[in-house]
Formats: sequence, C-alpha cells, structure tokens
Amino acid sequence: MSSRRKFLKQSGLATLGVAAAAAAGCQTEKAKHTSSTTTHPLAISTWKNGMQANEAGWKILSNGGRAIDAVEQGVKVVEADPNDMSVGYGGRPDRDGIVTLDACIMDETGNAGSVCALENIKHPISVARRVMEKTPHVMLAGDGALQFAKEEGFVEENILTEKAKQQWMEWRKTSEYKPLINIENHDTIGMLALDQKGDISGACTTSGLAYKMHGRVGDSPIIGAGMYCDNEIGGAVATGMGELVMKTLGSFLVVELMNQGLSPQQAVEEAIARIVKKIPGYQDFQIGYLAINKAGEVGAYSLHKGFNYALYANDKNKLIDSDYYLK
Ligand code: SD4
Repeated sequence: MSSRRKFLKQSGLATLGVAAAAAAGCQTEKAKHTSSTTTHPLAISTWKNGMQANEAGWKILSNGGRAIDAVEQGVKVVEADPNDMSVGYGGRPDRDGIVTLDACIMDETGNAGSVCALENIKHPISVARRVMEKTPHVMLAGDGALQFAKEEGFVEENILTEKAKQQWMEWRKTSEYKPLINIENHDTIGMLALDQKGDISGACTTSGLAYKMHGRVGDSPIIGAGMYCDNEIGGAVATGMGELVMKTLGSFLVVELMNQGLSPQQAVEEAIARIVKKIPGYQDFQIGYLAINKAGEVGAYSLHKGFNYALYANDKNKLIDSDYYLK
C-alpha cells in the first residue's frame, strides 16, 4: 500500500472525498485550488460589505487588539448600515413584516453567545456577546433575548426602514416565497479574525432570509452552523441558504476537517461537497463558506458563482471572488 493510501486509511480521510484526497496530495481538479497564505493579524468577512467590517476590525487588530473586539466592532458597522438589507437596521422583514435578527459570536477561549429571533435591537451581535460574557447560557431567543437586551441597557427601536417596508409590501402582492441565488437577500455578514497574539474569534449576524415564516431561525445564530471557532485549529463562517448549512452543521464541519489535517481551502470545498452529496435540490440555493487556520491560511468556496469576500491582511483590504462548485 502506498504511503498516501496508508495515511488516508489510518486517518479515516479515505471516506471524506475529493478535498481529503487533495489534502493527501492527489492531483484532482479541485486540488488545484490551494489556500492563500497570509500573515496575522488578518480579518476576513463575507460579501462586499465585509470591506467596511474589515476596516473597523483592522483598526483594532493593527493596534494589537483582540480578535473578539475586532469581529464585534467589524460586524456592528454592517448592522448599523440601512443599505445592507440582510443585516440589522434596514434588514428585510419576515412575511408578517417583522424584522427578526439572528447573531452569534465566539472567542478564543471557546466561549460562545447567541441570540435568535430578536426584534427591535440594532446590534444583536453585542447582545450575543453579553449572553456569552454575562450569562451561564449560550443562546437566548425571541422575547427572552429582548428582555435580556433591555436589562443590559440596549434601547428598543424600530429597525424596519421605509425602503424595506415598501419592498415587503410589494412582495405581499404575490407572497411568493422563493429564496433566490445571489440577489441581495444574501448579504449576511460573517467575520473571522486572527489577532497579533494568534488568537481567533468569529461573529455572524443577519436578518435572515427575506420574507421567511415568522419564527424561522436560520444557521447564523447556531454555533457550529453559521460560525465556529476553535483556537487550536481555526474558524469558519457560512452564508446563504441556512437550512442547508444547518443540515450539515457546516462551520463545525469545516473546522473539524481542518482538525483532521485539511487546509482551509480543502475543508470548505469538502463542506460544499457534503451538501452536494446529501441534499437533493441543492442547485437551487447559494452557500458560501470562509475559513482560516492558526497559520493564517484562508479558504473560500461556494456552490454557485457570485460569492465574494473581503480579506484584510498585510495592511491591504481586498475584495476577492470566491471559487465555486457549479461551473
Ligand atoms: C439565513 N444564512 O438566515 C442566513 C442568510 C444569509 O446571506 O446568509 N444570507 O439562512
């Protein structure tokens, strides 16, 4: 048996598919997409709006600040932006016209906090951080999350903008629930940072799918689905159709694949391959993953063309098109 096959067999990677084979050096089509290596600190965020999140995060990282502060402050910029209609203030409402927010955060100690179906609060990520730091729990939902936020001094405010309301009223004329690929309803911000000390943290925040059923919670606030970090290994975030990510526990899967020896790029490709293998009808939806490891290597991959991400490293913030599965 060749040493490569022996490695695959011993490590159990033989069952993992293309990306795992690539990890062992097989020359497959997918193996061509190697991870880009950067230095730390670095910040990486989903979509174009990740550029402004990275800018805010970089101010903290470049001054020796913590990754957890960088990701919180970074995504807060997008939460406050009424022009991002998938996150925080200005987010599109559910089918009943109510904006409900999902967010989660995780620090370098493995501590985690999350809120889901939170209404009337502009910065769900900061409420999630308070859940992480001030309660014995990981996740608070709906009314309980709002009650906790108010106890913590967050102010209730209307976060449904006139623009989002008008679009929803237009949608109500047909009420067709059809999450489309890559249109503006996929702008959720997921952000990972590696600070000067080499610590990793992550955050994810969204208003979820536009016109979802009231009470629907997606992947974004679920630790391990929308985001996961393990400071010994790396971190991952997801964007796109949350149900597919939840069914495969995507971000945890990516981090665990890195734990098994895959590079960030190989891990995100394998997580997409898992969706392709397990979920019928996957072609109708977009999913994008980002990953980093402790060495500052980066991975990005999506199901469809059109996913992009912002990478701030070596003092430069760049918007990069992700490679994708369905060519
Ligand atoms: C959700 N994953 O609620 C989110 C939506 C999203 O970019 O990521 N949009 O399913």
